[in-house]
Amino acid sequence: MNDVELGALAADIALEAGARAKQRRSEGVALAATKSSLADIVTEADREVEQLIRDRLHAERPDDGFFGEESGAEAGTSGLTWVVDPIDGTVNYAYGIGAYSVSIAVVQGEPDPQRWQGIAGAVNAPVLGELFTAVRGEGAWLSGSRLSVGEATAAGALLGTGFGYDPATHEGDLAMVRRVMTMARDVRRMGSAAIDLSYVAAGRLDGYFERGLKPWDFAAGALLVQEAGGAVTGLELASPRPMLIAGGRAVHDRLRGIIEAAGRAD
Ligand code: LIP
Repeated sequence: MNDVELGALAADIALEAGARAKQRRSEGVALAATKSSLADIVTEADREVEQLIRDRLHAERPDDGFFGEESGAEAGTSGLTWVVDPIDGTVNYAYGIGAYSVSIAVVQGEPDPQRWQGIAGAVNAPVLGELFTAVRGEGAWLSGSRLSVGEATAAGALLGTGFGYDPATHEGDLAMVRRVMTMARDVRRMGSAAIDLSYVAAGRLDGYFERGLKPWDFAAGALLVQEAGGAVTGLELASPRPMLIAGGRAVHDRLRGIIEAAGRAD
């Protein structure tokens, strides 16, 4: 398969997985477990949808690696790894809020965000009826329309962000929001990093910043932003909760300046 074909496979599986997630939500949500904290939940649908994705990929791409939120990592022999969040925005999903997505990316090289090369990705928001796709060197797309990152207006940047599941992290995260507000017109907290990054790629957000994301939260969305002409950077990589920032170049660089200055001041 070439990159475009890999992208088509990611999109096709994301559509099937999103339909399954939406169907299961309509039948009611069954909590399967909590993970890092009481707020960090996994539903039976998370597990079922990831298994659906895993089965499809094993059938189509048996030699590729897999790196999923719920079932962990399995090395492949092809040099490609599929990085999967079956339901990104799990808490939204559990509460019946439509802002959740299936995020599927295929990367080349080590399954390490600092070392892999994104090849293709798909973010499907089934309730919103939107499938965002990107292929390396081929741009980022939404329903046949090419995406391009936005830029801040004189009113300031519309920024997305999020907060960790651990209540002990909230004070620090809120302090960073206060610092970043100096460049913002407003902030949105969608609850799905994959949707946040898709919106940056689509110009619906001017930028995004969040600490503590997992590789599966942003693997597809980061490629969308890059292919839409934006920049994505991980900061404080040695910390237990690295910061991810994304946006058009000017917004990205202003975010980076504020966040790095905060790090020096703390
Ligand atoms: C979520 C992210 C979101 C973040 C949440 C959570 P999950 O991923 O997409 O941006 O703020 O805390 O990490 O857990 O729903 O897959």
